[in-house]
Amino acid sequence: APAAADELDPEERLSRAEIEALQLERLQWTVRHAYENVPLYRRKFDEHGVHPDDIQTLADVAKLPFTTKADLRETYPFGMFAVPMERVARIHASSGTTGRPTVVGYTHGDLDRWASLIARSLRASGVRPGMKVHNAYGYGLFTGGLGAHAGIEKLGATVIPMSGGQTARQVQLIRDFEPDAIMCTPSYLLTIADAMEEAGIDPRSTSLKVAILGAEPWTNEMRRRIEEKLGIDAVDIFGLSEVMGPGVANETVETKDGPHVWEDHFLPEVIDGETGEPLPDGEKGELVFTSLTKEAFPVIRYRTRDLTRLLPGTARPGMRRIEKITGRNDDMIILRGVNVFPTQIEELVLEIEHLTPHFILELTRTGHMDDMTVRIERHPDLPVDACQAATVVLAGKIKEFIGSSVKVKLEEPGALPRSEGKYKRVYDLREPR
Ligand code: ADP
Ligand code: K
Repeated sequence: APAAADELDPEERLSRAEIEALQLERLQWTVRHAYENVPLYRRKFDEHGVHPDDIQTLADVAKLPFTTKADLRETYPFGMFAVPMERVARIHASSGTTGRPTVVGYTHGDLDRWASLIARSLRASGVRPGMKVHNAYGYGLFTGGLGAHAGIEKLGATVIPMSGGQTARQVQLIRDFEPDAIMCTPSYLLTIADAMEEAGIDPRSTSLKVAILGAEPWTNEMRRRIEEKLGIDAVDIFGLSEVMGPGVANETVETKDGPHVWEDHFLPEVIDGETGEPLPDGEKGELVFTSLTKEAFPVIRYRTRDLTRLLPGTARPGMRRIEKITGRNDDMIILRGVNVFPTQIEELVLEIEHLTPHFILELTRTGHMDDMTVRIERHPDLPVDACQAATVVLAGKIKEFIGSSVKVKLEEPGALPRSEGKYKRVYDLREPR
């Protein structure tokens, strides 16, 4: 159900002009705070010839240098913290597939604001005080589990701190505890739904009414599939640890038209990834965030590598939306000169009844020729030869809509790894050149 006006935070009701005025004030505070307390920011600002006094309008943010993951690695572990360690109440770290993990910190005030933004995100998703929320994001250093946990409590809902994994147990507790909502990755919700079917439970028959899904890219086609399979609303939550964690942006259940960025706390930009030039709203490029209220770990123009565009707000007219994020620079596969995102393949797969969303992409090389194989599980209940025929249809669609010739290999139900969190879709088996 849409949140009634009196349930919203006062900031959610601000007009665009009021939000921008608030952002400027908070931007000026953040830039000064970063400059005065983080040597790396001071050095980069000085090298760039920019000073906190130069930030007179919101557009002046473009005068500031970008921050990248490399900056975070260089200052590992705590060099980007802007408060003394005694004021840091919690540390999180992202896995980091290569090299050192990315470490972030929060003051008590930061944790409180984060919980409030998750509570706001849950309300936008249709969750209300008194409901039960099954939290299947992983607990630990990953921001998903504990971040969501605090927000569920802050809203006044009941948290079921299940964490990730132990899928059979997830199914049992969903049946027995009757939660209204679930939080996890979209791929893990599919794993849970399959496990329900294996346990003889119709996924549409559970108490769940809404799923708040994020931490990995997923398409609107996947949303439709999940909503149909579980008989629920599926709402998109976006965030990243460097900027805060989940809850930087969230969809509203009544519009499901891409996450609204909580712009009272984050200033988004979209830039041309190659030139670094800011792009006008509506144009697609790399998403960049500047935090506006963070004490322990302010970020200035942090390059997310996520690709999207900024759109005007709808359900919250003072805040802009991001178009549903379907990929990140790093996810892009270049196959014989053609750029391919795994979500483009997901979209095509989900149009074909005889195939399932359980697929992985394998990259191999023979001689100088790169190949991609889509290994995909067949529909468990439809005739095998018709499923086999569907692989030819999929290869044809990939050729037609993406422009790549790929192999499609049919797998038996359950043959491929199942998601337990962020799903690993791409396996690069090529020898390094
Ligand atoms: P890591 O970088 O180790 O995966 P994070 O948990 O901080 O750590 O991951 C944040 C990233 O996850 C984002 O930059 C984005 O690529 C992806 N992500 C998070 N939420 C969403 C979402 N709702 N849609 C698409 N991608 C998302
Ligand atoms: K990620």
